[in-house]
Amino acid sequence: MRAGRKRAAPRPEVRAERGATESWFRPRSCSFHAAAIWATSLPPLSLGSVSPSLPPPLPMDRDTRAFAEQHFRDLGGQLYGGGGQAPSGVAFIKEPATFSYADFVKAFLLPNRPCVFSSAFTENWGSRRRWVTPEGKPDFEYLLQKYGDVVVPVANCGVQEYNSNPKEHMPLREYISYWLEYVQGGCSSPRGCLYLKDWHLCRDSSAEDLGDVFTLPVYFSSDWLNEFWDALDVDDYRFVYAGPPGTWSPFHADIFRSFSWSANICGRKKWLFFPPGQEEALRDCHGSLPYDVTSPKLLDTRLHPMLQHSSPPLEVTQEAGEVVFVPSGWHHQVHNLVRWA
Ligand SMILES: O=C(O)CCC(=O)C(=O)O
Ligand SMILES: [Fe+2]
Repeated sequence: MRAGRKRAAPRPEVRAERGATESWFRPRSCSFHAAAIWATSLPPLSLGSVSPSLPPPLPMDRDTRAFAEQHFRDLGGQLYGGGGQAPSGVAFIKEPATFSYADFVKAFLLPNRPCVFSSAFTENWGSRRRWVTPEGKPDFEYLLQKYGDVVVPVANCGVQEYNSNPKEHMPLREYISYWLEYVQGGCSSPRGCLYLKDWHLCRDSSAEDLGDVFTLPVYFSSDWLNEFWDALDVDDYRFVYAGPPGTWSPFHADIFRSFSWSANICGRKKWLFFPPGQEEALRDCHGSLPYDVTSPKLLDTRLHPMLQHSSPPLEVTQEAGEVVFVPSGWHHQVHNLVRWA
């Protein structure tokens, strides 16, 4: 792509999102009202024309490749993209037209830094038109008619099982009726706080149907993890999440320390990011990583003797239509926010 073209990398805006250093340690509030739907770690998605075993050529030009090789030579074994405190703000990329694949590689992929792409990058996606009402709420009617009978995985955010949540399966129809009841009940339900997680919509849809949902941004088109599964035609690492206020994902780093990306179709999310290595200070006296980095339990110095060496996370708010790039090995925790009118 655009071989040999030289252009100064644009200077992305920096969004300062994190509050005062001492205030990040708030206990988790249950009063958030949110819904968020996202897809991650997307493919060299060929939408019908290319066989899954033949990914399209990479968009990497010669100069960018040479730059990347030099970058790794210069790294000389340093901790990849980490080793230091989280930056105080996240870079925000506004304009698709002036931000190339090479710009992304140089400014974010190689340095292993997070960034947020504006909603302009997803404005033509079918999901943004069809899954959301003109008022910006999830279009349950459309989702029911299109996917109501699909059986989806649902985690109970209120129950800790190791550092995760137990899961059950139910038709999307049942999950949506739970969601409406939960919101009507003041964001509480005897069934707990249920979060639709890891729905393999891409794996289980035709290429034609998927073309109606999203278009793969060029920045994420080199995707070895999904290329592996696509070649076998067995599974994938592309997921949809959806949930009401209070739903959240416990502290983790992504599978095999992969890079990932997450587009928010509707609602608002809060991300807490720790650069690689920074999670070490959060370990408890048994060496385990926390389940919830906002829990007051972390303030117990006998339980978390290294906490005084921890630094606050990078806090990122993701609005509807925006895409978050999650660099390799950055631990994170994610909360769905926003109150529907
Ligand atoms: O949205 C969420 O709840 C989790 C997202 C996440 O962990 C990711 O995209 O890596
Ligand atoms: Fe993640």
